[in-house]
Amino acid sequence: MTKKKKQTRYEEIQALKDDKINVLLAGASGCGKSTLINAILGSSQAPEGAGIATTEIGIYQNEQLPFRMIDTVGYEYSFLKQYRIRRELARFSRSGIRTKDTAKLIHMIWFCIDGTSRRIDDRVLDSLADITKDWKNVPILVVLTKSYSQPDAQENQEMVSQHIWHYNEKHRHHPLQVKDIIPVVAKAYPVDTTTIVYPYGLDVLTAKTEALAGQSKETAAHSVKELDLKMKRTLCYSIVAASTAAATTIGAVPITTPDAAILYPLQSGMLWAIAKVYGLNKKNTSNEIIESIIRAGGTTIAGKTALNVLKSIPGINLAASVLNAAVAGSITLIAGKICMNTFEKVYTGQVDERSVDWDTEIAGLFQKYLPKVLKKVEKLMKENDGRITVQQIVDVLKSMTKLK
Ligand SMILES: Nc1nc2c(ncn2[C@@H]2O[C@H](COP(=O)(O)OP(=O)(O)OP(=O)(O)O)[C@@H](O)[C@H]2O)c(=O)[nH]1
Ligand SMILES: [Mg+2]
Repeated sequence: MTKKKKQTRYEEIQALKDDKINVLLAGASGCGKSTLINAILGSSQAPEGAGIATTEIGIYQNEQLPFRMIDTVGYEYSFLKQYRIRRELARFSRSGIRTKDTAKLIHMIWFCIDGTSRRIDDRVLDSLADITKDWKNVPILVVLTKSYSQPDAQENQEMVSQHIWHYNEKHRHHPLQVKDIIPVVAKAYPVDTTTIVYPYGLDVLTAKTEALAGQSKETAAHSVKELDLKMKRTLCYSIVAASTAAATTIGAVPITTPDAAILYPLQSGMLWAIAKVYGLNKKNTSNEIIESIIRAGGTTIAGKTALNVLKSIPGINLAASVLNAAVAGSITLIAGKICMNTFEKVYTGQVDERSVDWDTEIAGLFQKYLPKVLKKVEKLMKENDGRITVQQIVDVLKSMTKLK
């Protein structure tokens, strides 16, 4: 008999496919994350209390709530556990990106700060920035837990707000997306025998969370798309760079027929590899696009133009092998760039591939890119008086894979 493997917590989250948004709770150990969760659920699902530290990630929800809460180990609790959790969270969100399932992402963060500690330093915000690295733009609500004294709570709100403002001034490239700072008391707090502070602020917190939920979903969906395109572009850059290097080297070998045909297998391999990255390799129109690119680049016009431009650099007499290498590399680079830009547009639905005259379109794109690439190659030739190695050409061309 085969024993059914026990699901891990993350597999459990991954199995959840509904409209709830996922709120990650983060904050120092003992600041009151689990107490907050229980208060919101109205039950004691999450282990809380003095000496009961949360030791693993827990997922908490009920039918009424439009969000589910993911409780984590307080970050001061154990560095190694914290590290493990961050890694698991990263894995979790990556799987959401791959499958384009926004339900697998972190949509919002409640960053809890103990309202009785009355101080906050950059390390606290550094840790918040660290946690949110994988979810840039995900809205953050700062929750000031244990805000027993209302005047203190107000002061704390201002203090934290100022701190975040300064922090964001210093980290403009990656500011913390704090949307609000909300003081709460999650559980009645007896100040003395006659005075009790009753819970408050939870309604504000849940209302704010619900209000941000739509935006959070959009942000998450947006980051999924962005990250997906980023991963695809990175793959394409390496395909184009490797093919450009290979074409340059092939071009440098003296052959009797300085013919584009010799580059055909290489270029066509590159273009199909790019189509595959975008999942477009089985479409008929992709074949049309690829053939157009090969026709425009691989054949005479573009190659001859390139050859003439480089031949006519005043005062410089380039060896045939250098010339051919530069031409072969430049054309391959441009073909790759045109291909990735075009397939990205088709993939994202920016163009309807059936309604485009690809031969004209691609000839136009070659005319756009060719002068830009040749200008750099020309500059390299001039700087070195024409005495350059194939590797130098390869390096210059490779540096242009991200050319706009
Ligand atoms: N009375 C009262 N006690 C609170 C409140 N919030 C937190 N506490 C107390 O603070 C202590 C720590 O709370 P927890 O909720 O376990 O803290 P935590 O952030 O989950 O801690 P870790 O799991 O270690 O990360 C417990 O003794 C709670 O009872 C509150 O709003 N009111
Ligand atoms: Mg806890």
